[in-house]
Amino acid sequence: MSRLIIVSNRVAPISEGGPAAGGLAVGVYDALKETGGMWFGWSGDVLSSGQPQIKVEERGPVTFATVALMRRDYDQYYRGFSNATLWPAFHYRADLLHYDRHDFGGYCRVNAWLAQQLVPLLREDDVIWVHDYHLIPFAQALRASGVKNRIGFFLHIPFPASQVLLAVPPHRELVEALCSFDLLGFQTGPDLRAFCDYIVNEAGGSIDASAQGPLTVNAFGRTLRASAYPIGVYPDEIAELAKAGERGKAVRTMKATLHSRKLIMSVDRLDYSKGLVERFRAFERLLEHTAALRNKVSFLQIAPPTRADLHAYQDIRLQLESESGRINGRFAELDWTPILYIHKQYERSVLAALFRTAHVGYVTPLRDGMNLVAKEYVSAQDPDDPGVLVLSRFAGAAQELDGALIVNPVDIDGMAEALAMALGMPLAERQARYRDMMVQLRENNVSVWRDNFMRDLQAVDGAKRARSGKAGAAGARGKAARESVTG
Ligand code: ADQ
Repeated sequence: MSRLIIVSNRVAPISEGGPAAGGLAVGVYDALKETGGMWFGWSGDVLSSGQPQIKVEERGPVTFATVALMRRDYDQYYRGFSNATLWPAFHYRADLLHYDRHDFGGYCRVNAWLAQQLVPLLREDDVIWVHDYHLIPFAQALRASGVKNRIGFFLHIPFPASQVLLAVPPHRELVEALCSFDLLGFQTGPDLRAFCDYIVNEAGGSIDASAQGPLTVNAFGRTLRASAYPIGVYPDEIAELAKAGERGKAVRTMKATLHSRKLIMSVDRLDYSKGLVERFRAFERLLEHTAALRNKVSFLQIAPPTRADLHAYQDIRLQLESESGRINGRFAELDWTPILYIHKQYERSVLAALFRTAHVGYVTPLRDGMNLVAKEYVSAQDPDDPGVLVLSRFAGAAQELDGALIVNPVDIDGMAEALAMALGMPLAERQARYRDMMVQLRENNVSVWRDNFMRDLQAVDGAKRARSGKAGAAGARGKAARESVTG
């Protein structure tokens, strides 16, 4: 069986049940443990001098291969083009987009350098699965080094509509680079459609939907496949964690703080794409319009800061601190603080247990590739007395979770109404909605996501690939170099 090589920007320090580094880390590590293989990427370290050395570490069936980045590379590739250009543009925030062509140069340079680090570790029949927007040019860079292995790419964030993508000056280079992969995976049908629209209307390519399985894309002189693979969670494992934590310290403390008030809960990285300001204001609107709910409901927002060295992230943090202070000042009483706003990471088990305590899961991003928190919240519920999910229509998860109350995250009144409806929903309706969503979550758990993607990547037309060069050219060169790296 082929080895699986996962390539992602960050190789997260994973500890079982420990704080989650992000949705990508959770989904991918769970998947990799099942097949065995290697996870390659940035260690998270930034060097001011010297030369980054690759570090290879075996942990059970998984080998971790990590490299540090030089300060300039971090600034241009990570802070710059990935997070100040691509992230806002792909989340439809062209207003926050910052572009510097030197950053794009750095982005391409780091992708090429990372690819060179990986080549010596590759074997002939490895299947390579690259993740997310930091690494769009990675396959192109591997191909330039003669690598002929199957290479797939999964985009965890939305793929924007063409008119938005056109705001990124090197949009054509990016899409051409994407076409060096053999299989492209998107979170949802709308993301896939946006990509196809660009291929046909901007790149002069074509899409063929006649074959079974993924679409066939012809563009930039290459043929590749593309499909939607919505990422999932392990709902039953989360349910067990949540149940086990029911009598734990976190839940006891939370319940003591709540007395018998109802709880609305949100968990996000502190990011402007997550719609936190609008969410706070809709909670305020709820209290404003429904006096009977004052001192009867609390809102817990857990949001650990990320990318804190970027201005847009400093701004959103200040804005939220000011909003939560203002709203609390307006409604708080001696025995009640309406918004509990916490900047901490929590263990997965603690989060799951808190989700089970919450009457409403409040997940309202302005845009989100999928949003695993929505899926985790539903999974953690008590089947006999489940809470209600209020979910943005712009989260990828809304394509699947139609048992949620679906809201538009800029419609403050609409969200306040949905919160009121969720808080008052009768048990039978809550149970019916929960059961519907659990069927969906079990049918499309994270193993199904991985297996579907891997099946389609393995099935990429071997004959076509062989015509474009001898398969596995990285093999022989890789073996010699591997010995020098690991020896
Ligand atoms: P993220 O933008 O990070 O992921 P999300 O899907 O919600 O968003 O994943 C966050 C993960 O981190 C969840 O598993 C959550 O439980 C965990 N987490 C968040 N805050 C935490 C805290 N304070 N303590 C502990 N754990 C916390 C990107 C895309 C998403 C896509 C995922 C997966 O932006 O759209 O769903 O990748 O593909």
